[in-house]
Amino acid sequence: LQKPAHSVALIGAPFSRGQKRRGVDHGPAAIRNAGLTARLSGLGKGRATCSSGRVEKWPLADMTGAIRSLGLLHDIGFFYVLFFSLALGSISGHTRQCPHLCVIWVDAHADINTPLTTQSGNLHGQPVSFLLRELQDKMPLLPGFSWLKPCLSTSDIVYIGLRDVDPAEHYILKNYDIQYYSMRDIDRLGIQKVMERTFEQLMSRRQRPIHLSFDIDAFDPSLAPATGTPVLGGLTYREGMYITEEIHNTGLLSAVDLVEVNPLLGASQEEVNATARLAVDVLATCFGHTREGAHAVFDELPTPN
Ligand code: 6HN
Ligand code: MN
Ligand code: MN
Repeated sequence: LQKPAHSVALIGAPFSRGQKRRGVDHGPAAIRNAGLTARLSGLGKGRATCSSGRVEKWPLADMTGAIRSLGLLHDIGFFYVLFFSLALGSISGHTRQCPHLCVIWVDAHADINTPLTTQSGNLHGQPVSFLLRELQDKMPLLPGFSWLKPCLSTSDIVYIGLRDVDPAEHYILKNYDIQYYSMRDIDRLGIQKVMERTFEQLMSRRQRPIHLSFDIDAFDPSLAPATGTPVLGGLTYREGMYITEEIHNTGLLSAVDLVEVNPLLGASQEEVNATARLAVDVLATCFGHTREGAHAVFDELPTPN
């Protein structure tokens, strides 16, 4: 396993065509404006480099450019991506660099509909089905998607935070033996046990790089209102921070998608700001911010003369 360098590359991928509502392509800018680079630089991670692909301009499925840039960025160490439904592109690109990676998918939704089971027709409800090898005989051939090769096995992914799962998605989770911790499981076990079991499941045979896909709607809508498909009964702030603290503590985090922040959907500017600040807190915690203050280097107390 490559030792991650102390740098973070930010890729804003303003893309909104995974679903029908406008505005989610403004998510990356909103998160940046909420002070992301300053927060990350303050963590002593060196330079946080920032680039923004105009993904919106590309044909829907042609994410090869994004994948290529992910490949390049991985050479310089840590990176993360601000994507939308296109954890498709980021996970696909990431597995080219790290074939043995595992995925932690934090979301109210399982995003595992196939093009044949989706009720909404929205691609953001389907990315996982494109990635899983075991599902390929259930996938129709779609024009424009030939670049996408299934790159994950069902045992490589664990879900956390589920509470709005379509019947076909539930069928897939159960019949393909995919590990998940719903909000009910978090109620029952507590977030500490959930994280322990998540790492046991993913790392029992060997340690491997983690791809975290974090959908802001995993949080309760009272905390993250500016998002397209809010669902009551989500993660508390403390549960969310605990998840990302524990992932950081593994030392194995390799890439993060932070998706579904939609500045056009807040009822007020304050709601938009709160959602974007929450996203920044998630990302800062992924890269070493701690609630106990240990992220900052402090050498000596001042003494009175
Ligand atoms: N997201 N299961 C629904 C669908 O359209 O397939 C909702 C997907 C929501 C996607 O926001 O995570
Ligand atoms: Mn979601
Ligand atoms: Mn999602």
